[in-house]
Amino acid sequence: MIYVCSDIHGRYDLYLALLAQLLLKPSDTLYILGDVIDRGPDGIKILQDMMKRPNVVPILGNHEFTAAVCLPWLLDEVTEQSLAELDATRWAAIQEQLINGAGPTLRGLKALTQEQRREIIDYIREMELYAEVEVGGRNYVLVHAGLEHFSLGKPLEGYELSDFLFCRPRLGQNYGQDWFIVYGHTPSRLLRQQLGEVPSDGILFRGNQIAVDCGCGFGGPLGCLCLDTLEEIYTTNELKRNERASSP
Ligand SMILES: [Mn+2]
Repeated sequence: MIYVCSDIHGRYDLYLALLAQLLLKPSDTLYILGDVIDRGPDGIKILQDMMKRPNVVPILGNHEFTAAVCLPWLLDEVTEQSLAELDATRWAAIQEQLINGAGPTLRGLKALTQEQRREIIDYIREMELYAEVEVGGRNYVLVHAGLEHFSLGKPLEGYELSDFLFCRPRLGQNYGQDWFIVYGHTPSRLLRQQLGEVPSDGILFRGNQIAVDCGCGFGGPLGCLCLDTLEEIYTTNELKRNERASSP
């Protein structure tokens, strides 16, 4: 079986609960479509667990991308010279990362040895931007945020990194008929609100788009889709809705 989930955002508890529900066999694969870290407390623990599991396959999210860019500077010993070498662009990136909930991730890294930190950064740098899978006669493209600047027939290698990582979905976009795009990044509740539908956290299916981020970083459940059976699996989330942050 092939499973997909996304945007775990530091919720190690929900990640473990999902693994307990799935009972992955060696022949199964769980794709995690990015944003494992930040916001919640234990993103680093999740990455360290994922690294040990050959059948858990990460796709790069914007939070991992930003971390891979910022962390090497932050983890170098801070000296007068290293501070002087940080230019305005790097400062801005570090500030943005902190605003986006990187505090717990930085604290998690601080508790590790330098070698463990390097392993995590190397693991992030090896993450792919997308995966293509064929399951049950259906073709799926798995990405973090969607596919910006889409044009029919353009090969996936032709897209920019930012096209996969930062865009907001266009639910009316026609991607052609012979494949499905599966993404996270934007919680399905927000998408339903934009559509004027009753807000709820379940996985959203629209045409050939499937939005699997159920907002577990904001009080929703962690959702997971089995691509073979289209079964939806959810973990509960005890975080109260009024503890939600305001943006994804
Ligand atoms: Mn994201």
